Amino acid sequence: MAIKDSSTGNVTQDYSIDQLIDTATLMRGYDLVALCAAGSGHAGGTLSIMDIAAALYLRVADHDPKNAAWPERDRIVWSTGHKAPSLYLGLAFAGFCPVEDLALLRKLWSPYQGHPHWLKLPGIEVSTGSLGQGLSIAVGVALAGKLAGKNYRTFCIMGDGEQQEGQIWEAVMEAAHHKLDNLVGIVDVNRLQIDGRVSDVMNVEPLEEKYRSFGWEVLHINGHDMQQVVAALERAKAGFGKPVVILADTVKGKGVSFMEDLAGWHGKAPSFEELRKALVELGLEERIPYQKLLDIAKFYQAEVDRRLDAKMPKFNHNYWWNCNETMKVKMEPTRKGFGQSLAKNGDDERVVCLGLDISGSITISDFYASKPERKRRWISMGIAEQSATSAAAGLAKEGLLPVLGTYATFAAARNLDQIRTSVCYGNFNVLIAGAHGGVSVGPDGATHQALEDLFAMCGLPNMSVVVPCDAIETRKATDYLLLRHEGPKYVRFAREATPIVTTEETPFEFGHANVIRLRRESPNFVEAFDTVLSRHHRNEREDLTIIACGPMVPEAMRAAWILKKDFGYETRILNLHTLKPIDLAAVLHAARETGVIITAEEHQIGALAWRVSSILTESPLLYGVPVITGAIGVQDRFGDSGAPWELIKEFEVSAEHIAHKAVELMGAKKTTHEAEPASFAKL
Ligand SMILES: Cc1ncc(C[n+]2csc(CCOP(=O)(O)OP(=O)(O)O)c2C)c(N)n1
Repeated sequence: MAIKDSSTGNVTQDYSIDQLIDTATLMRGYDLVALCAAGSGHAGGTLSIMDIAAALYLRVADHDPKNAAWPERDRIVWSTGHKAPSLYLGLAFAGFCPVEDLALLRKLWSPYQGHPHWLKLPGIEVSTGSLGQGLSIAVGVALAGKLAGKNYRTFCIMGDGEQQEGQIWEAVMEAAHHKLDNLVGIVDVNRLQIDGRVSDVMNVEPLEEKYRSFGWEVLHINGHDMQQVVAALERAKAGFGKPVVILADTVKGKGVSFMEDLAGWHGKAPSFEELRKALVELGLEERIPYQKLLDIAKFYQAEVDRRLDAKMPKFNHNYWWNCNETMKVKMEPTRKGFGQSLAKNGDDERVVCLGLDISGSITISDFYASKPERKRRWISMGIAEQSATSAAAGLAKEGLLPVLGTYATFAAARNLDQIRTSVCYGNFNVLIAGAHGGVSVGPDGATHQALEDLFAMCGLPNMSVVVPCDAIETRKATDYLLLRHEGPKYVRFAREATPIVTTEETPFEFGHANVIRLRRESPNFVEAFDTVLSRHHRNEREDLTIIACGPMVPEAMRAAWILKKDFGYETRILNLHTLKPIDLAAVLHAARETGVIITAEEHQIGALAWRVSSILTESPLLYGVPVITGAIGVQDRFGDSGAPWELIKEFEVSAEHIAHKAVELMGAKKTTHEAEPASFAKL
């Protein structure tokens, strides 16, 4: 069994155990070069799974690099999508793609996305990244094999932290029930996850007894002993008359002394110096042309920069953030404000925070960081978003103030039915934080970029939704939602550092938009604007209105600057931080008084745009009043890997795109006022 020519069935490459050991080491080296070139990624888990990846792709699985879709091939599903580089290296060394291409890892438009996408690279079986789903997909693939009378095997690679997802156990049950003897699960038991030791975060042991009691065969091996790895994979492939799982004891960061068994290396890439040190340790400094690979990455990046620049709307000056002597701005991620608020308000004994294994980066752990006595009210739930959401409802029912948060895709989509029924239907006082909203999440790619969460959250009865514009406003919003607002509540923030455009004095009232007006150019961007509560704003007969939420507010402000300087237009900006309940009056006034409305959201177009449109079409106050509208946002497509600000350009959600749309609409406003409406025949 091995890499084959599918037309003849002949083996084209075969690897001995020694060759596999050597190639696995080489793959570790290329992995680290790719991560270094990308500047992000997951060192720990890619290194722990590498021996298994080498054995599977180079010796055990039947497949043909020249015919990736060969119907008889064995299927390999990577449920732990964050280990994508190991998958890519397995494919590269098997001959599916050039190994040098790994230098393009996590770059914009690259087939080597942060998490695997099967539509981008032949050889990838399925797209993953949201943990816990792969085994169910593998069950489907194995069932399809049975139905078609095919003999292929389906392998599914999982993590031990991932075993905390309930969906894994649904799939485990299904596989046994349907006697899927063509299914092989592999668990990379490296005993670490993001927040620390698996046994501390949420114990999953005894895994062996669990799988056995569900009706699976279990093989327990040392995942770094190539002899054992190959023997177990081949034995599992031969079949036991039931599904089989290989529990592979491994070491996170295996092969690099300063990465081994450290949770801190979970989602981290080596610096250039660390890379060189690691390559020396692996004995690869002379064998891997790392400088050439880094140059390939640089060259590709320069081309990305050039193409992105060419497609940006152009104006008389460069108005990009901090590119001028004036209008300087400080950048900070909005998520910081969330942690600051929890740190400040956490003494209230009713506050309990639920950890979902992504606590540091979303700042929810600031709740106890400098107050260890609060640890009693820190409830680690593991990677189990659905159960945690319903548990939060239970805590709220008993009078507590639960807070839970994770990436917005997992905080507001994976657990949507639990939010709907357990939390919203019961009208419980649960604060849900959707972190890492929008494309600006960056190189992790589409699976980690929440672009639909606000549709669902705004659509739920009883739910309140706030999308603050900067770190300061996030803190104020969290202060309010946590202690003063009753009922289900969702606060959404972003990962990347974005401009601070408010001050301590800037008003924040839940449910009431702010009006922002550009008054002058100033050394500091924030001082160039005046901000008042919308009800205090007097009509200034502005030319147009931009309605924005979240980090699109700073972009709207920058657009106002472009529009004033290049075109002389006066812009009213509505910071609609509260999406639900929406500030009807502010929207209606803006429509009546300016006649042009542009919405700007870092989300699929609609969470903001359609809510505003429905106000405009439904209100009798606007009957007969011409209002021209346009929408800026993601245009019905999934995200991509890339640097955060590249993605802002690629997905056309920058100030330049807002200003460009504004100019177009202002042209329409002038013609509508001067001429008859365009005939439908022209449409
Ligand atoms: C549904 C879901 N929740 C959270 C995450 C974020 N996340 C990525 S990796 C990871 C930890 C995985 O731990 P483990 O399965 O043990 O993998 P390993 O330690 O081997 O990398 C988490 C929580 C995710 N990708 N999907």
